[in-house]
Amino acid sequence: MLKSKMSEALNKQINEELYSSYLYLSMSAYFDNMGLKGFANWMRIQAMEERDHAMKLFDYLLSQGSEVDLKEIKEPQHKWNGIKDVIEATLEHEQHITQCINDLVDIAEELKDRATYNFLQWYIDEQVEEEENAREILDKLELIGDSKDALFMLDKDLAQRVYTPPITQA
Ligand code: OFO
Repeated sequence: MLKSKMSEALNKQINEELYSSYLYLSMSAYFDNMGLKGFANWMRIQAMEERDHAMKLFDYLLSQGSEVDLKEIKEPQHKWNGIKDVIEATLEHEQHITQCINDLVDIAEELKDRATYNFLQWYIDEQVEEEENAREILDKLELIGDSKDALFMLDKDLAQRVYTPPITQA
């Protein structure tokens, strides 16, 4: 059984992950309405992965005999000022999530909760990848500049992303 400070913090993180999923779904719809099906696909898969991140926490809490306390998910933003603005917002959001994960690790350390500390290592690695992915798209957008052809190619590229379901949940 987890200490209450730890389980409360993990429950809060479930909400952060579900909000991330909601935010990226909103971004996916925004791209779809712009006719950018590849960007929309990339964001839709991002949203699915965020739900998996929430479920991993959900299952971990249950495996520890702790309570899952689901809260209201806040409404995400619906409009942005173009493609770059969306990806910048994505990077910014991932940096926020990285901070949340680091704070969770601090709590696990403070409570000498080795199991949770170990569990969180997966999220640490995942955050490096998540930030890198957003940065990579931003760099490409920078290179593309005003070229419609290059944007079309990038959109085609992002359409290739496929969702891989997690093998284990906890
Ligand atoms: Fe995009 O991050 Fe979840 O954890």
